[in-house]
Amino acid sequence: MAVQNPNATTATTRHGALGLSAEDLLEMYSHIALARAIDERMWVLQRAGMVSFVISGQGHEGAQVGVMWATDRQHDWLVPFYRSLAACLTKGMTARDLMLGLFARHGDPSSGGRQMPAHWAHAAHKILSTSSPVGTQYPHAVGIAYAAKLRGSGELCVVSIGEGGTSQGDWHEALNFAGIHRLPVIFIVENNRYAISVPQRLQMAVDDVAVRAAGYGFPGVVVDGSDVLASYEAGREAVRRARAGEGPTLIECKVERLTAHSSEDRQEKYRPTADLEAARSKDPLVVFKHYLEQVGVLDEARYTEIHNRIKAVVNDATEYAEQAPWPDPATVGRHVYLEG
Ligand SMILES: Cc1ncc(C[n+]2csc(CCOP(=O)(O)OP(=O)(O)O)c2C)c(N)n1
Ligand SMILES: [Mg+2]
Repeated sequence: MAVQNPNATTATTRHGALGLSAEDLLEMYSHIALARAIDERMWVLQRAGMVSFVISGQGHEGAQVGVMWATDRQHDWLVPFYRSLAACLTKGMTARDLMLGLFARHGDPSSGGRQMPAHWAHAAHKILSTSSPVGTQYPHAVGIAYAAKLRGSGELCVVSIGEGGTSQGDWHEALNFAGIHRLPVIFIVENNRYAISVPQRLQMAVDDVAVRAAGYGFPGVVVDGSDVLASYEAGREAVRRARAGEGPTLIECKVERLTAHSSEDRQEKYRPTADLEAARSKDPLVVFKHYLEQVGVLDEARYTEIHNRIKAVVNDATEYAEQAPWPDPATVGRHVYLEG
């Protein structure tokens, strides 16, 4: 691929210093933009009464793509949470996979249409199914990391949660165990400052969740999660530590929740307008686009090409899932009751 600006690949740029090429940047951007486009389509479908429920990853995508880019996406594990749409795409799930889940169709790789939307999972891509109670994914991830260490497989596990979920006992137990056994796990906290309507100051008495890592014997870092490259850099160091046997890292990504908590919520009721406007100014899609333009990696022609392709992918996935067969009602009790 031709790079318009010769400086774009030199170490004088931020991405050059991180060893990222123009191709890497465009692929990362495409993942963020695709995640956003799928997410926006999901809201339209929900408002049109075609699907039951949406919980959004909008505003979290830069942190997710940045950190995941530092991992081995074939070899490593991901234990997502409900906002991890962009992380799941980066790990290998497709727009069709995600739409099949939203429409609750038989072919949904997450659960065969049995779970509520946003319980992402994909066995072949090593994405573990999340349970609905927040926090439970953390001990699951630690179990995966423990197994990887015992087997000497060289795999690591990335797990995500929101800042509100860190009030759960499971979260602390997971960090403690992983610290003791120096497990290859990367703990991500996507801190968007709200747990539904509860602001961070009513959830914890510290400004940064990351400081808690010290209590469990490993580093905790704070990163601007609207900055894809900063997220990648933090992810890269956490991956290095995990592979070197140095144990876990807690990465707190300060992100913005650009939508209401879910399609059942109205954030205008508890979130000041100024806060919402400030959040929009940190939209990772826009921030990253500006960076790519500045370093000459993205021009108008390439932008149009990427977004036209994404539009076609989202349209295809929507139509594909809408027409896909429903699960067989005779199997409704499968995985719930013993089948005779
Ligand atoms: C144990 C448990 N308590 C409550 C809920 C309901 N619930 C779902 S999401 C959520 C808010 C979580 O906030 P946070 O961890 O900050 O993540 P965010 O949604 O902001 O990304 C709550 C209270 C739940 N799913 N599980
Ligand atoms: Mg939150």
